[in-house]
Amino acid sequence: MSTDYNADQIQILTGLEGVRRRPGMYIGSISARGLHHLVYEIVDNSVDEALAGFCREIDVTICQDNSVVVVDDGRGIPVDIQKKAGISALEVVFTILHAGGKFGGGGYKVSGGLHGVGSSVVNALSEKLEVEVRRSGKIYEAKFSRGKVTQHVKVIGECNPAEHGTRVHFLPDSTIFEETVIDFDTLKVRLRETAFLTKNLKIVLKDERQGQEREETFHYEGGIQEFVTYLNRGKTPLYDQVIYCEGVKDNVLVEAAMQHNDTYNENIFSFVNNINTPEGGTHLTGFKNAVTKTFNDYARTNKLLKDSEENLSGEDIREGMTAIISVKVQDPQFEGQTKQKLGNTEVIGAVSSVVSEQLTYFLEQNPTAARAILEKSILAQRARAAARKARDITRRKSALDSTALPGKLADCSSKNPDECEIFIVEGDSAGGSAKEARSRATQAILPLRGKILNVEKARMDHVYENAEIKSMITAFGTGIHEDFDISKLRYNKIIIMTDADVDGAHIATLMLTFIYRFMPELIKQGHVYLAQPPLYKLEKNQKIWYAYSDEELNNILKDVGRDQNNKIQRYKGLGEMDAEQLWETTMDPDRRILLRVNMDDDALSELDVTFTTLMGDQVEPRREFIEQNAKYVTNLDV
Ligand code: TTJ
Repeated sequence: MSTDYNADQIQILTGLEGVRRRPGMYIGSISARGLHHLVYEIVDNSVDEALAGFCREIDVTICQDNSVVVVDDGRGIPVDIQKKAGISALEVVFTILHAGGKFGGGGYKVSGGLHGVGSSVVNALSEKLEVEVRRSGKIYEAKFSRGKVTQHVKVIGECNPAEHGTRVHFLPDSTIFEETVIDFDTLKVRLRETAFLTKNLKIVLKDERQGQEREETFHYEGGIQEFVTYLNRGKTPLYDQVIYCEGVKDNVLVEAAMQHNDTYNENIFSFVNNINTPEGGTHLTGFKNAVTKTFNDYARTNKLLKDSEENLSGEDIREGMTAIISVKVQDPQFEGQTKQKLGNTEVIGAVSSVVSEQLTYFLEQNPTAARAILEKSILAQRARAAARKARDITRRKSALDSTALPGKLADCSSKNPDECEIFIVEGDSAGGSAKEARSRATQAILPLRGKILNVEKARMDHVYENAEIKSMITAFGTGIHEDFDISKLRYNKIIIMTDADVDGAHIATLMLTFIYRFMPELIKQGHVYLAQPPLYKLEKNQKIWYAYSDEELNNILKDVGRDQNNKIQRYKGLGEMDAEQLWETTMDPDRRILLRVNMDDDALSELDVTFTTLMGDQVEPRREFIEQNAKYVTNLDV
């Protein structure tokens, strides 16, 4: 790896005007998501310095005015005049689009993901940005506003020659962003992930805003091994160790960590140069190949599989597996529509050779763990065969029989999915009101009885036998898992409608968990919604108001006056509303509130844990989740 990194290496491409004109092109959006991306863009530069071996700590501070300070103890951005541009390298970094070592090769760069666009973009989108560099006994400073230099680099003091580092303080431009409040928890999830992926790097996140002062430190000596332990928290591991493989092959640095738990789900997260790759790619392929082959080899050698028996499938072996696969690649090629899939072919062999060798060694050294995994895999193989049989029957039925739709479904008359929606309703009685209330042409109703099966805790074959789940699968039309086909979706909106209480939230989450595990694409593509029935009805002088929160009720009461003419009803469930009320408040597309369910790519591992925590046995995290449920959905006026 070349560490001879100087001003000349920083290449110049183009100017910043366009960034301010079309910010979405560079940071994805100008919503909260884009706002937080600014922070990651800056922090990633320091992480690059850590990966190069020169930075041990990064401090990120949210200030009173929602500006952010990022400080590292790296070598410091070079300040010398760059020949090509005739200005200081530091100014090049912050004022010229696509500057920064990223395109120059040499070292593994964090940046380069979907929106890995660099510090000049952050500068263009900041009302003010100030940089301080400590190098060779001097303190340098430069200032910018909306991409333009307001103070050229100058020496503002001296420091101990042993000191070195970079400090960037920026205030996102409030004339550009729709949201300017930085969310501590959002940064926390991402920075924790970064710390897990960069062994030994210490990241400190501070909030200095009045009334919400706090500080958290992320520092993991175990790296991705600790990441796996973290992801498996609240679950029961099948064995104590976290299996860890590490090595360099063909210039690819490979790290993999895994541990099985007693659930039936596979949770594998893959990263290239610390960038999350939700669509996987060659590193994931190499990992899966190695795992499948190594376990089958071990099973044969140790007579856990008979000669007459079929090989275990990859899916069987990965049942209940939590894993992180992280590679560092010199020149990563990202493919696919969203450029989130690693394409470098040499990575398949590199990963599979490192993983095969070290996993084989682990299994030989730890026969108890090996046996536990293989016993689970063999059970999975049997369950999968039973499930396949059940599914084939369902499939045949629906292929032959056009009336295979579930009996309880009151379908809409339109066959154009774009205008159709389906309400999944808790309970037969609410289902009855909903059927009466609906707009028959475009709204279908599927009532479900009581609590649906918790798919987190059920084995595949039982899932297929569950009537409520079968109804949903047939009604949606898309099929599941490998059979999933979004073009067969029969409704553009899938709306979960449950009571506005804790039980209702629990049922909604069971349904979301099912959709997340069996047809995640429906959530990713934004087809899944939560209906929002009102909490209160206020009647006064023959007029009616509905309130969806305590705050809203208070506001209405402030307007109409608090007196004895107020008749306030607190709805305990959908069943307390008649058909007309249900229509007005919850179903009418012109008046209702819908929440769209999100899957945030920036926090994939966290989302998964959230569902799992909720569905597991622990009651406290569940309550907490339900209370914070609003975080995972966005307000949408439809
Ligand atoms: C470049 O080559 C010589 C020594 O240091 C290398 C460098 O640029 N290091 C570096 C950059 N450390 N930290 C940064 C950095 C930190 C922040 C917060 C923001 C930016 C844009 C860069």
